[in-house]
Amino acid sequence: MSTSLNEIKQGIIEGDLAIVASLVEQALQEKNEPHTILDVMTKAMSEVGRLFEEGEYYVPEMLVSARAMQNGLDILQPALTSTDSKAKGKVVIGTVKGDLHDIGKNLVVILLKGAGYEVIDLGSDVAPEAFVEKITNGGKCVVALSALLTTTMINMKAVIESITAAGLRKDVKIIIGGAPVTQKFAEQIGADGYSSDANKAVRLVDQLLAN
Ligand code: B1M
Repeated sequence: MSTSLNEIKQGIIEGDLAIVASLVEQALQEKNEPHTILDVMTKAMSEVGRLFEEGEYYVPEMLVSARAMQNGLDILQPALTSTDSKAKGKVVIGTVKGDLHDIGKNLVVILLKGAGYEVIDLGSDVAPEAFVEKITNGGKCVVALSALLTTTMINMKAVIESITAAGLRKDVKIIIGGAPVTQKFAEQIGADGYSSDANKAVRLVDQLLAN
């Protein structure tokens, strides 16, 4: 791994807010492939998770690493997003109620925009009704739900129920993702698809809207 990539990884793990963004800029200037940089950044967050699990890190450390990661993502975003694409359809996305984890969801947003989708990002801790409000019938629309906690993944079901109760289920495809979520869970709650990472989420949206 090149020096700057290694430093990015360390910068995120150590939550060095000042340095990560400039290192990402440097890595881009050194012609590192944007997805390679992203991969290193994602691995750094997994390492932060491991340190938290082992009791070495607490919530404040996780939070500062997350901020460092987001600072780096802000710099990386233009390199991951092509500018000449036309809107291929609409995706309404958010992290479900009770869940504040938004980095994975933000990655999905960046890559979807890069692939030419109009993305309505509702943020994190999003109530089911907020998703329902943004669905437009008649067009190509996907609702994408993210959850990182075993305690909040069940709120994905609540979103699907609200969409169904509003009579809009036939107008949308619903996809889910996030570390605790599985294909089996997607089937159990009646989602149309599951994806384990942000790149696959884009391919899944492509497939669902093509059918
Ligand atoms: Co928290 N947290 N956290 N956390 N946090 C986890 C998720 C945890 C696994 C850590 C651990 O114990 N090892 C654990 C969950 C355990 C569980 O439920 N099984 C945990 C916990 C327990 C908690 C708190 C409860 C801690 C506490 O307060 N005691 C608390 C809950 C707060 C809340 O949400 N109500 C909490 C808080 C936080 C912070 C706020 C400090 C911070 C989040 C800041 C933010 O997001 N703005 C944080 C962080 C940073 C993490 C870890 C370390 C990193 C998450 C991350 O950003 N990963 C995480 C440990 C880990 O993941 N190993 C952890 C990088 C990101 C790129 O990956 O989000 O998985 P990820 O996204 C992936 C895929 O999952 C997928 O694509 C991405 C990759 O391409 N994906 C989708 C995600 N969404 C998708 C949607 C799709 C498709 C794919 O389509 C719709």
